[in-house]
Amino acid sequence: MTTSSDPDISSATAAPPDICAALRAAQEVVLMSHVTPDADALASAGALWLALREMGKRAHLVMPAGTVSRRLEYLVRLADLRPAHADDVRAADLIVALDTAKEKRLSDHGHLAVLTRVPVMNIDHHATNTNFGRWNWIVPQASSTSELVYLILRSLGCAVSPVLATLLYAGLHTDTQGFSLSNTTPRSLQVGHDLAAAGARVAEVCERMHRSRSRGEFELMRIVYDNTRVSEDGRVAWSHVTHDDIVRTGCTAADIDDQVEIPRSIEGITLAILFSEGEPGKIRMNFRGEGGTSVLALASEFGGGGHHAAAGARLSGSLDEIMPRVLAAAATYAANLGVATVAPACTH
Ligand SMILES: [Mn+2]
Repeated sequence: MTTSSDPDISSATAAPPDICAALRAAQEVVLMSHVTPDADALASAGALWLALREMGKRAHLVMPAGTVSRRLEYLVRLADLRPAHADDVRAADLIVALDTAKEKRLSDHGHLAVLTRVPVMNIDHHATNTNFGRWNWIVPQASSTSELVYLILRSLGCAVSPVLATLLYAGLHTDTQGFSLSNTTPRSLQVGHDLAAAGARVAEVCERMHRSRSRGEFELMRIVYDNTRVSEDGRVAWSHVTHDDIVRTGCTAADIDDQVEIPRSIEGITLAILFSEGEPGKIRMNFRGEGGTSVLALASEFGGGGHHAAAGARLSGSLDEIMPRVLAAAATYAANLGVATVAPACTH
């Protein structure tokens, strides 16, 4: 197992040689990302799938039907991403896992069962990645896995077509919330520039991400606003949506994505949490940290993980039971971070 940990990786402009060599040597590659793929997961896997095929390799994209949210379907159409069946992948000699912190989070849908002896390459930017691959390129300072895939394509000398550029730009744009989060670095901006110069459809990505909500998604946002509460000390803001809310608005669990940005947008908070009951009795928590607050330790108290500023966890149970428990832990966690420096804007 190799693990690349170049201290200067945040400004690196190339992928590690062992990663490039293994990709060059592979003949038939299976690409996977995490369950309920977001734009970065879909784009990084899709872009590498396109590039490897362009290099003359057989490549298979694991993208189970029904797992892509409505808002991301345009990427599937744009790049003509086609999912592989488990039967197609038996001859693969390499699995590449993208944007996935833990092996059990892989959206494998039975594919791994037929690939037990195939080595895994693990490319990711989650701080909690468990280094489950034979090759591991984990860069928590990277804005997105798409940023890393861009560096790979450049190192391999792949041409970046406008379609490839659009995919990667969508991953970059989404994981940086439109270049507005603390992971917006000189390198992520540089990669964004390079992708735009390569023909990425920047305006379309922005429109799809920010101005293409269905009426149902909009109604769900209204519920998130309505249910937003702020702790008395102003440090923690949270909201929730029930399974009934999701169904009633015509949405699905796949549509729960960035709604945590609603409680997060309140001035002075250090922690934001969205509780969503995507399936009855299954509660997902999205945690966000503001002002340099890491939410990783809080998420890991509940078996979750992710990034310092954005993490998640899942628990079985009811909202009535789970919310007070998690909020109590969040209050303690926030109190231990120190005194809030900005007065709360409002208290519910
Ligand atoms: Mn990502």
